[in-house]
Amino acid sequence: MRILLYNPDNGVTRNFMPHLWMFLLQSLTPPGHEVILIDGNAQPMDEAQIAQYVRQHEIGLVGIGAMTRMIAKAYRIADAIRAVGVPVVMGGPHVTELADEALGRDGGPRHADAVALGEADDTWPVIVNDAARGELKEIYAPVDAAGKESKPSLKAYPTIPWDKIDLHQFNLLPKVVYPLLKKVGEGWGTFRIVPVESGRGCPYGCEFCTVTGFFGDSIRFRTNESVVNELLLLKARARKEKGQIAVFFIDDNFAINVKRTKSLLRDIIAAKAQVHWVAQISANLLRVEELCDLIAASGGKWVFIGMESIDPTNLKDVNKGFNKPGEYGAVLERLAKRNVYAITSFIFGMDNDTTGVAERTLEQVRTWPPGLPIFGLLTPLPATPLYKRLEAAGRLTRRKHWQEFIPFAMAHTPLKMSIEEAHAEVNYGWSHSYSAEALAQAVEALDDQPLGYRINIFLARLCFRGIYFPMLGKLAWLKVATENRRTIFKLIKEAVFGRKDRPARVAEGEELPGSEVQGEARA
Ligand code: B12
Ligand code: SF4
Repeated sequence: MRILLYNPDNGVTRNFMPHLWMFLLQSLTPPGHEVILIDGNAQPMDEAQIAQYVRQHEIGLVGIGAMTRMIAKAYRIADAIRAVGVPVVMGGPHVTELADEALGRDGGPRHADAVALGEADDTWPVIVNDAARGELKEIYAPVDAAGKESKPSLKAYPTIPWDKIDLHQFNLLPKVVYPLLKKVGEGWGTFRIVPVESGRGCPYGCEFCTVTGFFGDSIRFRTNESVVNELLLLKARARKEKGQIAVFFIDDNFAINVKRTKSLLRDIIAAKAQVHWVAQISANLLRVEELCDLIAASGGKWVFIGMESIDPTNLKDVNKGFNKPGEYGAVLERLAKRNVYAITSFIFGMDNDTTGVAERTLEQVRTWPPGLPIFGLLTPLPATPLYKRLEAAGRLTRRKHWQEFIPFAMAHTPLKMSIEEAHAEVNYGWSHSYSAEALAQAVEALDDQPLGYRINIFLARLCFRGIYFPMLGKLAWLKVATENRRTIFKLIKEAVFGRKDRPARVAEGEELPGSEVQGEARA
């Protein structure tokens, strides 16, 4: 049977990296079947195109996975595929929570023939075999022999053949920046960010988050050896194609067990499996100096920190009181001292937020080392404690907001400001963090660092700008490049002619970011 795994585009940014579930399920497919992957972010298709594709390629089963924000698109695609007679199975966090919606049991139209609830590592082979026999069931739940919910242990994790997978659509480098990057060092023909998981689960149970409910509060880890081998495979690929590969450890809280994370990072270092990586780690776990040392030594470059708010009352309200805003600055300094920077994520529209929250937050952000601040709105995702609380209080303004996804739009009324005011706060946060002046300041703040670091933060800021300000297409990029021409010119000038007034902190021969990977590539 020929199987198509399809991930709908998110309609906003076109994601910067592929989704792991597709590669994982591909690796877990029983032998004898061909699996094709299409990520709508990289290969956009409308309903008619996908229906035609499925017919032309004689696909026997389509699997679709989607987050809540993409579910409306996913349903439309599923409808088009089912209309040409091909069965669709859906999985992922949204349909796990609202299986009845996907199966048309809630009074609405039916979109899927079958739904895979929760983690599908063990159920996927069963689904494929049932589909091949024409005996697809409606619901597949991960249960053990006694009918009790079971979670994959991750100890026997499949090998994802990263060395062979076609990743050409995920090269993040626009051709226009090649000359600039060549000056930084060899080996910049491609740049990809690849998702790798080292464990699953987070017990913290923040009110707005689906993770504790979905993965359970039981934390499971892969073996160090299996993670290290995956990194070595990726590193070999980068070397082969004279490019760069960075890894996004998609674990929800990469250092949830600090002892284990330190042991993994030590093993990565010992095996010389360092690649540049980014991971999500909550601020409280970054108090440990030794962990920060190991992060830097093992290739960690960016840490995503869910700061959410600088107001302890807000944090307590959403069950995230373990975040201590008073220590955010120190945590970021601790990382920056090791040349590790942070993606700092904030949520506006919380119950204790009042107008001016964006500027109050930015006042703090400006005192921290430069990073990538991002701003979102408190969103009641289905089945979260937040959704239940707001529903019970009659505060939801769009009960099924996912049926008509609008980016950066609230679905409930905050307590101390209006919905419009909350939207304006998010706009303020993005506008003031990603203007040409703000980008120039971020580059300036790393003035005592090698050029590579400044190019790195500039390009990262440009890309992150696209999360809020649509930058799809050459014209949009050209406009942004024009706005930022002074900074671009300054960086190019330094790349071409060098810099005479380099501050003392930059020692002769200091390593540029990427040099570990490049060094290996040349070896
Ligand atoms: C990596 C990640 C991202 C990446 C992008 C996704 C990517 N390219 O990988 C980035 C950082 C960009 C991102 C952004 C966002 N994310 Co995110 N992200 C994740 C994260 C941490 C890991 C995803 C992952 O790969 N998991 C590991 C795989 C193996 O698990 P999985 O995807 O669930 O797949 C398993 C099952 O669900 C199932 N399955 C999944 N799909 C399918 C399909 C079929 C056919 C079958 C049979 C089974 C199946 O089988 C898999 C194996 O067991 C998850 C949390 C998490 N731990 O999953 C959040 C998560 C998916 N993100 C979430 C959210 C809310 C967001 C944002 C909206 C946040 C924001 N406010 O901006 C943005 C929106 C992104 C966008 N523009 O689309 C929510 C989604 C909840 C929901 N109900 O939709 C999650 C669950 C985290 C949370 N806080 O609750 N995210
Ligand atoms: S710490 Fe992060 S992953 Fe864990 S429950 Fe809170 S928001 Fe979700």
